[in-house]
Amino acid sequence: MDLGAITKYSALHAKPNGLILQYGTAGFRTKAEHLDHVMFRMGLLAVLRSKQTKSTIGVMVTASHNPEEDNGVKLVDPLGEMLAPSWEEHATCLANAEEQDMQRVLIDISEKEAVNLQQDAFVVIGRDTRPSSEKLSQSVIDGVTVLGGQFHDYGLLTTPQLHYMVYCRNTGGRYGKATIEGYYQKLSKAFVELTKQASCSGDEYRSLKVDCANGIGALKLREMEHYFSQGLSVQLFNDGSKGKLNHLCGADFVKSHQKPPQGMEIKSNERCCSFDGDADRIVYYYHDADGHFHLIDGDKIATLISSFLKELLVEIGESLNIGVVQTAYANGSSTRYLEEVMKVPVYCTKTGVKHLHHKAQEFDIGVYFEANGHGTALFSTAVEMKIKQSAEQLEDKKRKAAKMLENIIDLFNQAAGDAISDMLVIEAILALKGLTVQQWDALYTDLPNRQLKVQVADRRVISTTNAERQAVTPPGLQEAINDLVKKYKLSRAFVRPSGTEDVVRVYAEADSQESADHLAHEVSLAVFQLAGGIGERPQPVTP
Ligand code: NG1
Ligand code: ZN
Repeated sequence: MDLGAITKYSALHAKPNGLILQYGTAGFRTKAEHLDHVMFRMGLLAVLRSKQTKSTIGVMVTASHNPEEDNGVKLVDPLGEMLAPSWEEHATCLANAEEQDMQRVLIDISEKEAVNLQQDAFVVIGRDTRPSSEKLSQSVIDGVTVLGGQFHDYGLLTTPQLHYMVYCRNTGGRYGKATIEGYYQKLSKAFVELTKQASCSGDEYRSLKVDCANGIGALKLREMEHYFSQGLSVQLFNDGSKGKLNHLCGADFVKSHQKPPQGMEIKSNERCCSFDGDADRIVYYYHDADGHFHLIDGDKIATLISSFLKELLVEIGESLNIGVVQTAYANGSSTRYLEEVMKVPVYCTKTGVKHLHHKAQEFDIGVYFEANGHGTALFSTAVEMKIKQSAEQLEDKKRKAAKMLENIIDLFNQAAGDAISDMLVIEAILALKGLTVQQWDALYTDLPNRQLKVQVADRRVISTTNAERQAVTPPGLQEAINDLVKKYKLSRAFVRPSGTEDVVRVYAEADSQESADHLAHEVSLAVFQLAGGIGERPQPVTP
């Protein structure tokens, strides 16, 4: 390590005095103007992690669904996964180190993790379309270079595309080619082959309206469109040509406000979807004949996907174990439908895709989705091999199903939840099953629900257990929630400190929207009183 150079360059990316940041569920996230030093330091850290794992590490500059003025950074581990927990701690430590302590912290991390500093390092970098992203990714590159790492800057990419690149590079090209072309070709080939098998594909030209949140998804989908246009035509809205990123549009807006994005005209029964700002989330929706808005969230996406996979397995005659992984935010109706009607085992983990991803890896086929639309399906290597063999050996009907499954495996981004990949999987399934968006929606009816935020002095006073469904501290809070929940039918509520914002999140569901709104408000008041609320008392929800 050239400690002199580190000190010199670090001073050019100085940390604002007193600023303390935490590597949260999705890396570091805050106002873009506070992030220059964090970027530089994450460049340094990526080099150390790369040396330690002897693999390519990814660095993505994005703040996903958050406002345009924000930005963020996260590291991507060798198999496309989120950074290992011990390294999250190093990241926090390094990001908060005072200038004079930088050398010591770097040496500390290297020693603790037994990093061989002589080892080569390779880092790949991607960024979203925020105005601040280009300069910030340059600071990452500065960090990588100072520690002698090699790098490839992919420039503008969706978050899942960067995960894909990392995965490809660390699996010797077996998974795919680590280029944007490679990504387009792999996914589109699988999609076109799949949709060719749809018996009704000739009857109806398939088209879909896509709200791209004025983000990177628009650019990438536009580049990719002609690769899959045989099977699907997409019409892009909020493509970034005028509106602001994530403003009144995008998956997060649609899911949390339960209404359509601005800037998209929707005719009744038209299939529409929204990406978030870095295209790792997707939700679907439509207007019925009476003009009512219907949201199809991550839970219903997981249901469609897992039931289709299950049907294919039955046809092939394979008894592989398939599991669905959700979080506490999953709508109660979805969990009930999956378990009771579809007889698929469902597991609940803490919020944050790394927890879901991890759990999903325990199954032959693990389907995981957050209600907000972030998710994918994972297939174990053994399953992939088995299916490839079946596709060659089995007789007619079974072979067809095995072939479909083979294409589906290729179509899912195994490295991360991916709006583009999920969209193509969903479109293929709908085409193959001849399902309309309403028929898909009718699988089950969501319980009315409400999500709220409460400001408290220190959100760490709330600790939870049982996959965040119960509060352990502060004393009395869970008892208060229990009493409130009892007042309503089919009700459920929980609270947890956000991992990405300085707020406490409140979730409630009940038999009617009015009840869900009341319950959410009452629970918010309990949090405000018992967990040190600040500012204005929570106000009732106005419909
Ligand atoms: P927090 O802020 O911890 O609730 C949010 C989402 C997560 C996940 C992360 C990362 C909800 C309720 N929470 O986390 O699901 O997507 O952001 O982006 O949607
Ligand atoms: Zn995102």
